[in-house]
Amino acid sequence: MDELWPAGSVTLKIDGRTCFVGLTRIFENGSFARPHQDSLRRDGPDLIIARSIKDQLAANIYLDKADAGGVLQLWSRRLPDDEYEAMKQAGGHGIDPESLGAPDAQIAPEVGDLILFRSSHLHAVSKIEGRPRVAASAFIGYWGAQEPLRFWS
Ligand SMILES: O=C(O)CCC(=O)C(=O)O
Repeated sequence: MDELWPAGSVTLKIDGRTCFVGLTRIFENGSFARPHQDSLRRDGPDLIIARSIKDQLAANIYLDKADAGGVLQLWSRRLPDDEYEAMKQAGGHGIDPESLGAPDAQIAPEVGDLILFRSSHLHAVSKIEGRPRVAASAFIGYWGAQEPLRFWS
């Protein structure tokens, strides 16, 4: 990314401190992720840098796969923040999949895959069956064509 993007790429700094990149996420048997949208602006409402972010991608490298399930489901829709907050389950992360139509794309990741997707838009992970599904994950923030991409987890 640093070589390909004209303004390069850096690790996100918050209050002068460098963020961690490369969170490893393990989905155990029976777990799943409801449809959700990731937003630095929502997660860090007091962060000055979050106010000017224009979009957010996820970069996941899949290290192990479940026996079945664990499909990454992507919708091309992004709900406005107020609508998303209203639909979000109380105290939880994500919204009821029944309230959305079918996903626009579904990807069953293979071990070694790198998948980049627009995590500001609705996405979910279907229920894992059997062995845990493991991925190293990061977000990539887009602040505009003249700005470096910024990475964090
Ligand atoms: O593990 C995945 O495929 C996607 C996980 C997820 O919801 C995310 O990266 O925001």
